[in-house]
Amino acid sequence: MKACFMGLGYIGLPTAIIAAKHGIQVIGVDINPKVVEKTNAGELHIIEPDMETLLKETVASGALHASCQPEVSNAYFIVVPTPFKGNHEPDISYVEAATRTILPFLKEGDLYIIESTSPIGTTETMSKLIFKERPELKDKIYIAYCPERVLPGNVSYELIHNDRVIGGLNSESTDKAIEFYSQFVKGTLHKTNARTAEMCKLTENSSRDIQIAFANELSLICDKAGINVWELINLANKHPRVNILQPGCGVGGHCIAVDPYFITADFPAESRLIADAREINNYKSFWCAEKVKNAILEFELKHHRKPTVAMMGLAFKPNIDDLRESPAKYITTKVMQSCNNADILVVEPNVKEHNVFKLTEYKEAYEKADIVAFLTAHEPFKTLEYREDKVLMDFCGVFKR
Ligand code: SAJ
Repeated sequence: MKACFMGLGYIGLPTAIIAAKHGIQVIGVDINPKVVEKTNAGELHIIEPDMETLLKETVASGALHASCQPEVSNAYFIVVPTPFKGNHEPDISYVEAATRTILPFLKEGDLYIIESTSPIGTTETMSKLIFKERPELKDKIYIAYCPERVLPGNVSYELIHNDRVIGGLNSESTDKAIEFYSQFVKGTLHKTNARTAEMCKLTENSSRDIQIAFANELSLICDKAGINVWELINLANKHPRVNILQPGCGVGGHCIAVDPYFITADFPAESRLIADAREINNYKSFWCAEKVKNAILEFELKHHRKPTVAMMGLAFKPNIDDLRESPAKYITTKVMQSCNNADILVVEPNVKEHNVFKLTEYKEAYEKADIVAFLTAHEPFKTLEYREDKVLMDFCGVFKR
């Protein structure tokens, strides 16, 4: 069995490695020659614990090889980004481009699977494209949509142990896809059709976005009501059937903050709650920036000098180094733009240096600052002692006070 993975990113590369580890001959394809070169050198270009060892083993054994071009295989996986355009319209051009690239290689009996998060109907659209260019393959190849749900930072475990939803364009395709994934997935493989599988991925992340929006809305209300939102949520969650998530400085990453737009773009009249949750989570970041800017002004009025401000955290979520689409980065930038040269110390313990922000070590920044804005709840921040002599702004539950 030979599998061709189109896209060696946060999902494609780990999946290619795990498949290669389980006896499948894998050709990993990426348009970025540097990614190909690093992968063939056994160097991981993404941050994922214990994946580098597996990469080295599978490259050394020849089970995994990377290239800019596909090779004839039995199964083809589309694992490329699906961002959205300026107007929040989904962009499946990478999925289409990857599909066109493998078109000439497809032959009777092959399996074609999309893993990329996609708007409903994408798998059908791609099948029409394939059969338009290769009419002789109609009903002769297996086509399915199989989303992933791994949590960055825990991919090597979750890729094997998470249940997966397998949505074929027909039941034979579903069965063929299940046969493939059964080689390395220990979680249950749940059968459905392609449209349901596409919507399932969007549903999972939209549900989380709404849950986070509820927590963020509570934080706005509690700030005005003089209630400690962390205490409130902790108490409400004592109810056996209540599970309110944690407020933050906004929702980052290119999953939860993106996927709901795949639904609202196609179903604008029906998806009001989903759209409102996006608005609330985006507004929370703006609200946090305004709070910090007001704190700076209040400090200047009270102390007749400009404060030193520590912005604690740039990553989009705790204990990772990924700053892409990070609300913390957005807030830090907004504060720096308007602080008229208050001294802003930027802290991100998971990153050595940054090409835009000069970084300060977190203890030093905490010591020096008059105002401390906690944006990302990194574990080291929780070791800091609570200081009554500083203006502490806890947007992400470091002190929960
Ligand atoms: N966040 C909060 N409060 C919370 C939880 C999260 O403010 O209580 C924020 C985080 O700080 C972050 C954002 O939301 O900015 C997203 O965080 P996340 O924990 O959802 O992490 P992701 O986006 O890396 O992973 C999600 C996961 N989806 C679900 O949990 C339903 C993961 O399983 C998916 O595979 C991934 O999206 C994806 O790739 O779609």
